[in-house]
Amino acid sequence: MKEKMIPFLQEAACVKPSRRQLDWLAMEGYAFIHFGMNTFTNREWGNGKENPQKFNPQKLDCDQWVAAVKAAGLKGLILTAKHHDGFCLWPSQYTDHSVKNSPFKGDIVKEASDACRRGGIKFGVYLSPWDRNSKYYGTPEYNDYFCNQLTELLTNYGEIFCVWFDNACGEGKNGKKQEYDFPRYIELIRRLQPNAVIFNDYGPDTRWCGNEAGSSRYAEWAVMPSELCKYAEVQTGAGPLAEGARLDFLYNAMQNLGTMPGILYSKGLTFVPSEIDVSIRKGWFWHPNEDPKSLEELFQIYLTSVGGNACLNLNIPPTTDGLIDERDVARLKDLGGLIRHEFSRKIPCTVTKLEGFPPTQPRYRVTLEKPCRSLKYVALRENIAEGQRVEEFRIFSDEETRFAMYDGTTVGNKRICALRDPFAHQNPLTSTFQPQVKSIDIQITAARGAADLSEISVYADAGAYHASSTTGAKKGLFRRLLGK
Ligand code: FUL
Repeated sequence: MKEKMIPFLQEAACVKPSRRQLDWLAMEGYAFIHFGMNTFTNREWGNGKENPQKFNPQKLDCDQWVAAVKAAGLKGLILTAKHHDGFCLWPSQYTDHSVKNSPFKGDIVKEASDACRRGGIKFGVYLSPWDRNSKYYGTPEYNDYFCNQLTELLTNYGEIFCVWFDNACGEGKNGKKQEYDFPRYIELIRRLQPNAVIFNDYGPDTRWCGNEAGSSRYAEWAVMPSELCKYAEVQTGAGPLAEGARLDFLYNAMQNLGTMPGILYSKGLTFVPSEIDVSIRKGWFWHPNEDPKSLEELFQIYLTSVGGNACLNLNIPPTTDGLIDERDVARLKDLGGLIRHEFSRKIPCTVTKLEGFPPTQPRYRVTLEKPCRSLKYVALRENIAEGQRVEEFRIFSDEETRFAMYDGTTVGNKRICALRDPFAHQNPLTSTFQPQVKSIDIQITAARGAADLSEISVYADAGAYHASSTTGAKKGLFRRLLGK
């Protein structure tokens, strides 16, 4: 085992993303649009027997969707072209259960993809494999039907950045469950849209974070045991403890997925980063009696998803009119405004990699141009194109004082560290330190291979943010949350 350990860690340190995964990670956040028959029946899951006549958005305006999405700083949009009820938002030639038999008659996939292109954001599709309407469901012909629909979506609507598969697999109306032919779907997507990432429970490109509440893991790894991501390329040999080991209990919802114990038992590692999908409201579809989440909650979700080595997929459901609810529009505008408010002014500083530290434990000194009392965040990036390596790090202020400001685990694509006040726990009567920070050190305490931070940005408290959509009571709470 001992002889296997070091070569395995060297391999683990070099598991690399594909070009399409890097492009996807660079987006950081995009919108999910759940729109369809459920919008009109006020349900979350339809049964496939709904009358297409019910689908009738009277004021559909996809440019309004795109404007709302862009106001939040999101860089793309994924539309539910078909949800579990089987109703298609485009006039598919393979079924009658679509917009073509609704009073609306148009093509929502076309309207949405055109609006995205006009607005300069990327467009993606959700196509539910579970189909409660199709007569083929539960038979091998269903896989042909599904591939035909995929082909329509991937050839008629321009560049697609993501194909999103939900793994739900219920019974069809014939009482049968379907065996999904994912290898065939993946091969087809690669051929028709080679730049699109495929989201799926088992890879190949991006995976589910394991919850729908918007929370990320304390240590989020993109380097995953292949036992969990069976459709992704295996890039290493087996871990030193793999012989006879079992990893069949692994599932996305677990906390420890890519951490050291998990990978040592694996038969080989893959690169599959996490996506955090969460709705701005309780439901995925629009319901008149639901409100958007508070600005504080959405901002926390942003910090821990985009700032937690994952991408954020924020669902914004259009109303029965075919428009994003004005309350959501206002909240999205505030979210974008708040993110800009907090992160648009980097503190001028110089970063030096200090001499005398081993490659897996480098230390970086960040010297501020001017001493500062109100440091608030440090954002870090690892050179992820070469692999994800940092296991643990700490940030502390002024070398001689060593006051801890943050203890972290993974860095990966981006880690936003919300700093503790280094002086908050010192005794003000005996402490001789000036409440000013002149420099901070970032010490990588453990890594799987030579660690390389490609970005270190420091931000100070930017003062109060005046949100337009937040009530007075919530504003007070928000100030407390941000320590103002
Ligand atoms: C789930 C589905 O069942 C929900 O309706 C929704 O589409 C969500 C994003 O994925 O598995």
